[in-house]
Amino acid sequence: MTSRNLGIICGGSGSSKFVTALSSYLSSSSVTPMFVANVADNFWHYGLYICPDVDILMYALGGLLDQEKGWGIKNDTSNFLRYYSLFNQGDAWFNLGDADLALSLRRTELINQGWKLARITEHFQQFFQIKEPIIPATEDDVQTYIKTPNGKMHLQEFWVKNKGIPDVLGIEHKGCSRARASEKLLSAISERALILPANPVSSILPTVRLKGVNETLRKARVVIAISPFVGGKPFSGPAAKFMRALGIEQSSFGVAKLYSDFLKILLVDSIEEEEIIKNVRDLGIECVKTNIRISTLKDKKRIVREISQLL
Ligand code: FO1
Repeated sequence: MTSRNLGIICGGSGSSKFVTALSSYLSSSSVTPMFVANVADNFWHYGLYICPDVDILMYALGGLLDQEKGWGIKNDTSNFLRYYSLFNQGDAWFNLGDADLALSLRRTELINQGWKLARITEHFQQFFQIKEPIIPATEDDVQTYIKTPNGKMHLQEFWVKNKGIPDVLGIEHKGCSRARASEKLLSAISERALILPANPVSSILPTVRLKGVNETLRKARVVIAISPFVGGKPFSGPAAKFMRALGIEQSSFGVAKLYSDFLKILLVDSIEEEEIIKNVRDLGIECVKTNIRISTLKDKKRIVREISQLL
């Protein structure tokens, strides 16, 4: 029997609107959505194991996400940060709200008791009564490091502490070549996969480069990606800077090239130029023009309907 699963490969803030739209409007009779979380921006900080993209995904599905910031829990307080900063000469650069802190602390306790990240994530998913599975891409240690003229730094240090300002000389997904993809991830994407708008270099590559993922995607019946670019501008984050550092065109065409091993259909914005569409099609990838700047309920329902028709 063939599966009716749809493996949805997610990043962080840029993916969150699509996550809530898919969870609300994808008819369960057509496919079963399974959300795959990037783990390469996880890091240890304040003595805690923090998983930003796993949590953004979980808070979006649980209806708790601070939509304005695109991360963290809405209406969260910041007492911990205020006091920590007093005790540490003002250095509390990663804005972990109090509720977010409590979750990270509990996760760290469970890790110290020997629980794996997938089990911990399932535990929180049940707590927040989220019906869709959230699958951390791997249990192995994969971390994105940014090479700058001042040395190598973790993605969070580059993006949050240094505000994405340093020049980028290269990007390394430490541990990625040896890491094994989660079996649940491979099963989720085996027939149908959807790659949400996210930083292609720091949020999607660490998942699709895991052992077995590329090959599974190539064999899948359909692999759709929604471009994270509208014209020459990414939805959010340092996507353009990272692509430039890798020598990849900073556009929807660059994204198509990066995913060209396995991508069958790319959804690009309606303002995208004809030359971009032609270049994508010349790669053998179908290119569908639509409005990917979803903000209203109507936009969200429409994009989910369009995706469903392509599956
Ligand atoms: N992003 C920021 O730009 N500044 C922050 O202080 C920050 C805190 C934060 C706390 C919890 C969390 O789950 C995410 C948080 N993010 C913050 C987002 C995160 O750093 C990145 O946007 C993602 O890792 C990129 O995918």
